[in-house]
Amino acid sequence: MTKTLKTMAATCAVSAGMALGATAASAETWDMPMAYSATNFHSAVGAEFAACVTAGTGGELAIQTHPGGSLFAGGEIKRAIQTGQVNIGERLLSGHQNENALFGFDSIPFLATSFADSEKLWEAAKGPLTEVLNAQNLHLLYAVPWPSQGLYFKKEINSVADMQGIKFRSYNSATARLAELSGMLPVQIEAAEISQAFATGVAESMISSGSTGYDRKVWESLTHFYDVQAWLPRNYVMVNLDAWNGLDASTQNVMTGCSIVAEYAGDWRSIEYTKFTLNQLAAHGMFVGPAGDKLQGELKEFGAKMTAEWLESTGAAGQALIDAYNAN
Ligand code: PCA
Repeated sequence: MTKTLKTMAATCAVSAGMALGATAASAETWDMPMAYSATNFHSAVGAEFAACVTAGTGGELAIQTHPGGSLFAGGEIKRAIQTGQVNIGERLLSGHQNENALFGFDSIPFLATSFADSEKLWEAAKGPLTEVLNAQNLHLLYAVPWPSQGLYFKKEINSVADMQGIKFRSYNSATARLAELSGMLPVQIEAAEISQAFATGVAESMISSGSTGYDRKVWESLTHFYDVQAWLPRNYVMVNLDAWNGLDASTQNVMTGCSIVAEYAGDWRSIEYTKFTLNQLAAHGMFVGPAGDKLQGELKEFGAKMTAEWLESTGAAGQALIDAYNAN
């Protein structure tokens, strides 16, 4: 499908160029770094978004995605866009919670645990997040949730007592804090690197979706997935604000339209992918199921603590976001 769209986009670009007598010099290509593997649904949505913009602008603005952290590693993508090294890219925004605590709104344990609640939370957060990003020279295009986050281990875990001293792969401050609270040892590793980290014992556990576990074939090293449904973090596609302001209105309209479609498509794919990936983990021999009551109860206590900590670090802005979420 993507290939076909790309071919269509290229054909459109050529015919539009011929029809308008445009010169090659007037067409522009934007490279779009993405952190996750090409086969992941976020990357598939990104590729469709890119084809949509390319086709919609008749090739005047072509977008070329670079998945798997191949152009910039996940942790570098936001800065690369802010500083104009690239004009557009995708990033897990909660990875930057240490810059601004508000970025962690989607990684608060047990605040929004279903797709419907995640959508409600996003509706409440979109306005404030757009402002924060604008102040960082970024224009927000769209955001897509990961499926809910569960705990991966290489042994049976029934309580926090069983987790002591385990090396835990983290991807943002919330995941590192969860490790700390449970007596584990957090080590920050990008998804692109985790298969190797698990194989070499640098990490022995993580919290993530079935989707990332499936992408990285974690059954080669890990054995248990507890579907604790902690939160649904989001990936964001952002444009450098100066580059955005430099586009003419019709190009901006195409991008905005393609972003709306991408957000819908991304939501749908995330929901569809959840069951498939959890089934795949089980099909490869992993235990996939809920956590026991003791463990789930202990995690909920950490969740309450982390919610209080987040509210403390975000102050009035965080409280306003939660109030808007609860009012919906
Ligand atoms: N996968 C990403 C973020 C959340 C998820 O499900 C990761 O593990 O890096």
